[in-house]
Amino acid sequence: MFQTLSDRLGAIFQRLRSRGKLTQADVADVLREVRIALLEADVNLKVVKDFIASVRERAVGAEVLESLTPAQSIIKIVRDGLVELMGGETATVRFAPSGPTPMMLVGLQGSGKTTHAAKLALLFKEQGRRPLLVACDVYRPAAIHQLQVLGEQIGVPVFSQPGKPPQIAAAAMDEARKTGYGAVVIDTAGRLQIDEPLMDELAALAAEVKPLETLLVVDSMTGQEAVNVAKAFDERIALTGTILTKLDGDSRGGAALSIRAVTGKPVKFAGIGEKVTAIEPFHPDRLASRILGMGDVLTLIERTQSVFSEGQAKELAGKIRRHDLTLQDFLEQLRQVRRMGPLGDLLKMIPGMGKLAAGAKIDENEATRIEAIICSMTPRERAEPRVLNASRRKRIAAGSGTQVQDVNRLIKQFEQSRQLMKRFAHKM
Ligand SMILES: Nc1nc2c(ncn2[C@@H]2O[C@H](COP(=O)(O)OP(=O)(O)OP(=O)(O)O)[C@@H](O)[C@H]2O)c(=O)[nH]1
Ligand SMILES: [Mg+2]
Repeated sequence: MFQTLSDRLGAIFQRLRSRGKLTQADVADVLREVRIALLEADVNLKVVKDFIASVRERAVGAEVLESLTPAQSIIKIVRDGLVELMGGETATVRFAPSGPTPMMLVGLQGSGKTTHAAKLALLFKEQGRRPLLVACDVYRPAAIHQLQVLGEQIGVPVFSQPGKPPQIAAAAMDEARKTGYGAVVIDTAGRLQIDEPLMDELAALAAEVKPLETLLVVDSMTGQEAVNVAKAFDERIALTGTILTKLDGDSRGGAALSIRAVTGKPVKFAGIGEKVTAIEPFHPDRLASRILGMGDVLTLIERTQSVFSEGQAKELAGKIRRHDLTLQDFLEQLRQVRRMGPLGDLLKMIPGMGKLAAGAKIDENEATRIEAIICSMTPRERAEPRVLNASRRKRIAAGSGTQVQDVNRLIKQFEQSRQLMKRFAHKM
């Protein structure tokens, strides 16, 4: 996410940090470099101009140059500016005080509407809001099927019937009122380009169900095109916000940084992968920190909490203290950490680790190899690694498709980390 931009800004500020006093000319230089970095990231030209102007003004006004740490002050001003650019506060979804809340997802072909309808439904389900998915993409039979498959996967019912989208949606709302569904998420058809028939159809659908949220789903990787699409949609059917998808593959960040400023509509969610859980509220402050390579500890903590329960954490701490951590525990830990997302992404959320994560090339294959090795051990071997003699090691290597050296290395590393943890445990 935002890797190219993050690297560029990181390099600019790194040079700045290594300087003591700054002159007016230094500041001008930095701002010029930031300007170029943003333009290269495909941020809207006017947005960049306004941004630089406001940062310059604040940098002068705040008497940055006289402060003890001028570099820090400038970085903070840039960070605050980025947060504002992305909308400041984290935007939320509006729900009806009673009865079902209709929500429409609209957008161009392939932007991620169907996937995000399911992701939202899962999110609402977890919040206890009883979601209903509605299939209003009636042009491709495969579209309805796709939504049904996703619905089954997340355990959310999908409403579909023959007819035109406005009638289908109206019938779905009746069903929702009768059955007590809370959130009615409507998936619509996409087109390659914005055209009149599509807009007419979406307008008719909106007139019928009066959605509380009309969210435009846009592919962030299309950069300024995403921003143009958002403007065009908003002019025809009033949007209440956007969902920026495929941020996981967006190394530049142009759409993320411009879409709010250009359209005036908040980004409400970020799509960060193909899985149904790969969605996050769009947090401007956290994203700004990530863009500046300052890490994103809050998201890391949330992801950790979503996979580790407090009970598990206590149990683990106890085991470490009693020095009876086994390879089985190790395997379980590894699996849970991997459920939080790719290891490289996790490291980047730790402040200062961004560079390391990029440079060290955190190897997913290595983690897979370790899992395979431990899985080839018997329960006793996992509990008491000291029984692992040469012939057992050979058998494990063969069973896991690895080399004996790999098995040896894993056991050695495990012993070392056990020693290390023992030392920490005494201080806990
Ligand atoms: N990496 C990544 N892929 C995504 C994301 N969101 C969607 N995709 C992928 O993008 C492709 C298109 O997604 P769909 O949800 O079918 O898009 P759509 O807007 O419904 O497409 P149409 O119905 O044809 O208009 C699928 O292969 C998804 O897996 C995301 O946040 N990250
Ligand atoms: Mg679709």
